Amino acid sequence: MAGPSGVGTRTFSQHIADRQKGFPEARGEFTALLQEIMVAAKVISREVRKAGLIDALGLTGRMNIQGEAVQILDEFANETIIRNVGHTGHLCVLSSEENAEPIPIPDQYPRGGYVMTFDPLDGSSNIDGNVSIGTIFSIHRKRSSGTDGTLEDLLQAGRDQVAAGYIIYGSSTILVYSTGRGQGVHGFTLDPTVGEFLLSHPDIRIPTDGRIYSVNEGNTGRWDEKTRKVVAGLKGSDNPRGEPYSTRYIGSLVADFHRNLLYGGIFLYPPDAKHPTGKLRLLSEAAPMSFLAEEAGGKATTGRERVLDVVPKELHERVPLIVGSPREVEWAERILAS
Ligand code: P6P
Repeated sequence: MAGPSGVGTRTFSQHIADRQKGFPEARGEFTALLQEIMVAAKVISREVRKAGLIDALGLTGRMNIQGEAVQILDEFANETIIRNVGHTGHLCVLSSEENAEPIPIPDQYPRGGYVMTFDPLDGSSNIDGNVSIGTIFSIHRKRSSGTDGTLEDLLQAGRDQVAAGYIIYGSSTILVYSTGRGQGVHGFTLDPTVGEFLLSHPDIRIPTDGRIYSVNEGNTGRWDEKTRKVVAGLKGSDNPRGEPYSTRYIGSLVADFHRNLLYGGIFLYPPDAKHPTGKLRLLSEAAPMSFLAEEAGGKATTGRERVLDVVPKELHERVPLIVGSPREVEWAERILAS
């Protein structure tokens, strides 16, 4: 039985096709690109769900650009996205959290007018523990002349994204995306019996006030004094609620972000002695999540400035990320920027 606004029956494909109608000049390239991301998500979801049965858990024995051990599923997800999304003529260059350099489009494939940065399987160190993980994507328009994408096309501020989203492989597989400009944030749950992402979370709005805080408190000894003051405040009564917040931390950004997006709250990955500019990657983690948070009525800051205003200088640049309900993020930012 269809719920309001097609909940439970409206497919992702129908949703983005309808969205395109609002842009008469659209030639369908952007819609087709989102479609291809959806197909890649279905393929990755299938492998993630049966990983334990096909010996796809575990490590490849290699390290990625981040100095992190590459999981077998990391590599599968990375290759799936590069092939399914990169070789279909809508992108002119890609950048993956797994790859040191930009990924050019092979000569035999057409180029398009968009660039995409992605994290193929964020939180993948949690795979073997069956903890929710996710794919994150961020799309900009090509800016440089010529047909091939360049580093300049990839190093764009988050405020110029034309779309961003994630797929969370959790108790169910949910695709959450936004094209910004007041179009809203929308969630689609994969119904494996029909093989479609069906609208499940129309027009997500993050609660203005939260009750949850998410941070790795194992880093407390590495934080500066202002960060310790913010987290101590959240654990006590010197905070916007006047009473302690609940702590929820999974250690998988997509899972922590998704929960706080729906329930409200504040997620923090602040700088620490081990990560002086923060741990999370600007282009493939912080900027897309901040784009979604702001489009859903939330806030996202580095502690000093709006994440979406940061102009990247390097592909794998890291930033601090404080993101979530506006009341909590604004409170934290006042302390961190003081
Ligand atoms: P820590 C996963 O490796 C990740 O990049 C994010 O998904 C997650 O939020 C963060 O790192 C967790 O880092 O240091 O708390 O384990």
